Amino acid sequence: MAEDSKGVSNLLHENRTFPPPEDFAREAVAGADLYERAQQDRLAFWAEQARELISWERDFEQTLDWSEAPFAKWFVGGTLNVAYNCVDRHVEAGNGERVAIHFEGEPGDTRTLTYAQLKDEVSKAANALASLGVAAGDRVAIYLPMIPEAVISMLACARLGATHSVVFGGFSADALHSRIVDAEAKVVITADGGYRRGKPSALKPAVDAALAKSETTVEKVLVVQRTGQDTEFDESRDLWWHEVVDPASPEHTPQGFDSEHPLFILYTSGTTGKPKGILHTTGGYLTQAAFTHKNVFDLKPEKDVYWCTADIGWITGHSYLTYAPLANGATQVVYEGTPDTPHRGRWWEIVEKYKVTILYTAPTAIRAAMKWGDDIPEKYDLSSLRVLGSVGEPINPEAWMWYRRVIGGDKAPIVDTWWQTETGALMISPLPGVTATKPGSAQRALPGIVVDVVDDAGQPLENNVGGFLVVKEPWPSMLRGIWGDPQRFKDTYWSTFEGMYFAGDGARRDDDGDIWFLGRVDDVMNVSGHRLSTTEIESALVSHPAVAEAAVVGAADETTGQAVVAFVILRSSHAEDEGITEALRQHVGQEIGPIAKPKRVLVVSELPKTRSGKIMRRLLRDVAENREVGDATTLADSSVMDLIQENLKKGS
Ligand code: 6R9
Repeated sequence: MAEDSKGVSNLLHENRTFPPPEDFAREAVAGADLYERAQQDRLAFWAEQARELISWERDFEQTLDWSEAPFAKWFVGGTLNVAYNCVDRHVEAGNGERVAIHFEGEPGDTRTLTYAQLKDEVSKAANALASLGVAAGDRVAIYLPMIPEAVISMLACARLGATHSVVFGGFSADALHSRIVDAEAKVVITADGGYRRGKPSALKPAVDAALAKSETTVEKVLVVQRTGQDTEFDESRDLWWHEVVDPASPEHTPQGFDSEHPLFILYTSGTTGKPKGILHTTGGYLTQAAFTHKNVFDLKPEKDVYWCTADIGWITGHSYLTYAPLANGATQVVYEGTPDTPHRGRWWEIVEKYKVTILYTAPTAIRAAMKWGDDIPEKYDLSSLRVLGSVGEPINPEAWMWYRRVIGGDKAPIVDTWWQTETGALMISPLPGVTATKPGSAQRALPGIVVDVVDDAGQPLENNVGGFLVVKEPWPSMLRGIWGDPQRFKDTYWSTFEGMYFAGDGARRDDDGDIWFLGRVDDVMNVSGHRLSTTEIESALVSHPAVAEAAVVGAADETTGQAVVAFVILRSSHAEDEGITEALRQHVGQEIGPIAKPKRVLVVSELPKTRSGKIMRRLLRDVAENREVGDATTLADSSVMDLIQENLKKGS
């Protein structure tokens, strides 16, 4: 066991590897030469990608201007229109009949949009927004369910050069209000409601409540009719989408915008304080999103059916549902609802129905499917799947193996992709035709990306010692700042280590140079001077057959400084196991060592999660330390904390 006072202890060992199937490697989009080309001349490599993957209205003169670091300018002097890149050019190239979106509503209604139809819809929406006074530089808030209008709205904004701020449909009126105010939005696009767990769930009342909270800059609210439920309407402010967009002209000439024109703001909660409006711009963002999507998912746009299960309220929904797949001319599935409505096989039914070839989802969903049992996915034909992606959290080796075996038929490569709202696009991931994949490791920086694992002083660490992940060179899709707060941008990301971007994640490299993520550094526990990673202990717990999900936190302890407290969800078949908590303590002791043994194991039925499935350990720490639970406004389901406290009362 590595004991180091500087980094994070490294306790978990994993030696299994899975080389790409030979035929896959032979036909793969990306070969090992990409690493070499990027290594030889990083900026020339990115310039080449930008010119190959993106259509520029005016070519750029300089690849990177880093003279005002950490404020980057990429592809300086270039102009482009993102919506033109995502729709029009595919129609011009003769692919107008290709399906862009197979939409599957939760109640089972479907809609197919070809690229030609999508171009018309985006143009109509752009004309309608323009008629409401939206122009380049204005901000538009989007608060929609997962329906085609969400993608259409984002692209319509991009077409006009208006900056969108998508707010997750599960967020409250308060959260929506603060985001509208911070971005000074002119228009809000919403819907009467969406379908969630088998019933219509209203959205418009939250917009009304948000706008009633204070005087705002919002002039108009555009409302999509999705569920047909009764909706209050303020005639002076509200407009129905079908009355404004449907009759608008499908002709709209896209204009080129500067490569650094603001494309969108997306708020990320962080662990404390007010949400940060992460700002992304145009040329660099689209380049890296398109490059990574094509190469990491091995995309062959004429054959593949791609499905990213993320909500558009998350960065994954921006980069890998809206922008990159459409820029690459892919055919994709967009699904409105939850994985278990009306039954727990819904996702696999969708894979079978559309013959999905590339699936991109999150560990939280994989663990839920594991908990429900292999017999459910086994009922469906999943043989079309050839690449599986994971994002959002470290994937536990156990969940990785299950994903590969049960969903991937023991052959589809798994790409575990590490990135952040701030990085805009994938940064660390295997290349599926090149890398021998390893359960639980995100592996290597992608071509053109330079990362390292450093100690507290910013010095590179040797292998097998846990430390902090940093990015050492600017990258095209990097955030350009925090909306309205340049100082916070510098303080948060660029002041911990001189000249390096600090991601806030713990990581280590193994002897092959592969990177393992250890969890957010804010969540690292300090037990008797050992810094323990949440990820490793959670993975050890999940490797026990009784455990479906686990979250560990450090709670103040008189003797050890902090003590490990574990919250576990048991698999239904083990719910009644006697002495399970003691067995789990012993199991962790055996798997990774006595220091990591949880002092307490608490059985719960739910864990608090964000919209992207990340566990909010901060709230669990409050519970473990018997404190009042802190700000829970960014929880996907706000009732979870009450449920956990009830569970614990009953258990004690
Ligand atoms: C894309 C996204 C970013 C944080 C990031 C890290 C965690 C995401 C991961 C991962 C380990 C992966 N994270 N992917 N950790 N392995 N493959 O999730 O963006 O919502 O901003 O979260 O998520 O902790 O720093 P965002």
